Amino acid sequence: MAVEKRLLANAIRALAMDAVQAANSGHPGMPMGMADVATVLFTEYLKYDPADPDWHDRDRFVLSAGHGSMLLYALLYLTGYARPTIDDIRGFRQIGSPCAGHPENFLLPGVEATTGPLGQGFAMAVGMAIAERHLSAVFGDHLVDHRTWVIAGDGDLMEGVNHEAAGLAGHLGLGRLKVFWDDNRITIDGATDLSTSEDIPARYAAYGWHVVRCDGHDFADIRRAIDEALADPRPSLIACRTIIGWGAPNKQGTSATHGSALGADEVAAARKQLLWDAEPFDIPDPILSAWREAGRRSADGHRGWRERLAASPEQEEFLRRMEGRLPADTGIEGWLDELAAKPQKIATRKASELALDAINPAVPETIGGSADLTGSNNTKSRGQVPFTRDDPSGRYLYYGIREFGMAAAMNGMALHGGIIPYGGTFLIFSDYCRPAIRLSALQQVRVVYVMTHDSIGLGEDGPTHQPVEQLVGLRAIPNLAVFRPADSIETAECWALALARANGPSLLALSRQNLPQLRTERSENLSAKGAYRLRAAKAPRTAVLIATGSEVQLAVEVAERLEGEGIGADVVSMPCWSLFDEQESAYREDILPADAFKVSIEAGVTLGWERYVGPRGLSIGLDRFGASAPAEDLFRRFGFTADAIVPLVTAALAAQGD
Ligand SMILES: Cc1ncc(C[n+]2csc(CCOP(=O)(O)OP(=O)(O)O)c2C)c(N)n1
Ligand SMILES: [Mg+2]
Repeated sequence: MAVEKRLLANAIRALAMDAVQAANSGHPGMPMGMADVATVLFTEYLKYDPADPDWHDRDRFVLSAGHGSMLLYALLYLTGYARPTIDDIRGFRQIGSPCAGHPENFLLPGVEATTGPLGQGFAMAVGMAIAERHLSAVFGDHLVDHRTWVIAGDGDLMEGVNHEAAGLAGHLGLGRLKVFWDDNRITIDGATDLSTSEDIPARYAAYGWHVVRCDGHDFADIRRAIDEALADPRPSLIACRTIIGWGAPNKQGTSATHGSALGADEVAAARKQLLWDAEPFDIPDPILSAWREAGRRSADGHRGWRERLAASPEQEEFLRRMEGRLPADTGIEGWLDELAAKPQKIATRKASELALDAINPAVPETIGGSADLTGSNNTKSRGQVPFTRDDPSGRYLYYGIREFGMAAAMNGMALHGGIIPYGGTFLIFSDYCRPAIRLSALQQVRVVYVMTHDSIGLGEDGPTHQPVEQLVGLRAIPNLAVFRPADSIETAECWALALARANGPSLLALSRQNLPQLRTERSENLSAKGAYRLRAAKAPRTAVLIATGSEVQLAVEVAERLEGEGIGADVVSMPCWSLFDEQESAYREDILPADAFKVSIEAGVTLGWERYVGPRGLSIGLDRFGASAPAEDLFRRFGFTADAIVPLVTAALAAQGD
């Protein structure tokens, strides 16, 4: 006997109420309000197989309104994923349960993205839809043919990033992207008319989206809207008029249901209203069976897909890319040979472009791009063709001036799998990407940020464009590898490390100005240790100069001058703090000996360098905003010259001898 849809949806409502009540924390309103829409999606439309959550051709479902996490946990449990179990759900928001407050991609298969920071789930979904179209163009519909579905709340559609993401999706014609808007007219502070009066459907229509409305509690109407969306070649916004907390008789329709437990009395009243008399966390058999059956809907489709994959001559390459395994030769070793034979005095941004000229033909899963600074970021390699709505096989994205949207889209591509995205902007505008960079790190995805113009060395554009506090701010993000290479060799090495970092993002901070190639010997990847001795003291070692990026050449000059005064000085190039911190203590002690006088030189704020120079060391940096002038004048003005630094070092050494 077919179980009524409303009963299926009420199972979601019951689990959401019970879990939030047990935790005495969480958000019941959104899952209760969107339960009907989600039930139609998961029982009739979504392509997925709970027996294999990672099936590469599954539809992607992103709960952008991540506070409604219980909606997703309930769906995964009901449709038959191995996790969460009912005990996991009982442990909602507690230590040991994968049912975290907000969905975490690394805790539960079936959670496609970490969501909660509003707007970003939506923007990541745009990246997933880009990835799908690209891989479909490369491998064909028989291997890649799926959709990306999103549930977004009022909050997602208020956040600025949805403007960037929706504009990009409309421009690229990502018709496989279908977004449900939980149009409940409620946010935390109360009714949405407290803070907004914009015409969202008109705005989306202006982006080039298809927009359709429905009653989010009328199953036939929900189906009608979805069918209309599926028939339209544009990305769709499906505005679902809903009542937040639907089923809680005294609180529904109010922000009281948004973010706290309903309370025992209201839960009891809701059970009565919903005619739900099962015990907490108990789903009556016929209802659970009907859900489990719905979870098997795509099993045949999955089997057929496996057969097509097995028969495909491209099976191996497809799986290599989807499983994130790099090709044996990434092109970098050959490029390093060339650099050793023919040293280059070029900006590290240019060195990155030349590295990409070697990498991109050898590593077909890269998709590059820039937020409208292609010529400055040097992100487009030789022969790289744009990704367009007409030709999604292209591997270069013109993101437009949408830094945050770009970064979030790259997260989505990496989460989708089969793609290694990299994208550029000025390092100063890493601030515009920062919430997405943080999510790259938290979600453990391989995204490479190419951030150029990395100091006052950019010159005349002045302090608005000159990063000073960005490097240390980025280094503070756990699981983000921040690289600041000193020359063309280190740039290629850092690219190799970034590509190999399968479980985390990397950021390359690159110079606008030319830098000499400091290494000419072919060697192992020295940047892999995070810091290494570039030049050993000739006189007995007294000082160790630690520098990054464009200041390494300066450190070499300072060392030579010190040697001239009989002071032995090592030069340590430190392209990546976090990799150095991971080395064994014997290595770290050898590079930064306790008994040496340590000096850091970096054209940014000195904050943080005390961990390497120690309390008695010296940090040369820029603890103020820069200024507008030619780069060389700025370096001189702010004391980044051997003339300025040598006396500081000798004075400090003399003071220590006192
Ligand atoms: C970037 C960001 N800002 C603020 C919050 C805190 N927050 C969580 S939910 C929410 C309100 C969202 O309203 P809506 O999307 O309409 O959700 P509903 O109340 O309808 O469930 C806010 C402000 C957040 N999670 N992310
Ligand atoms: Mg709302």
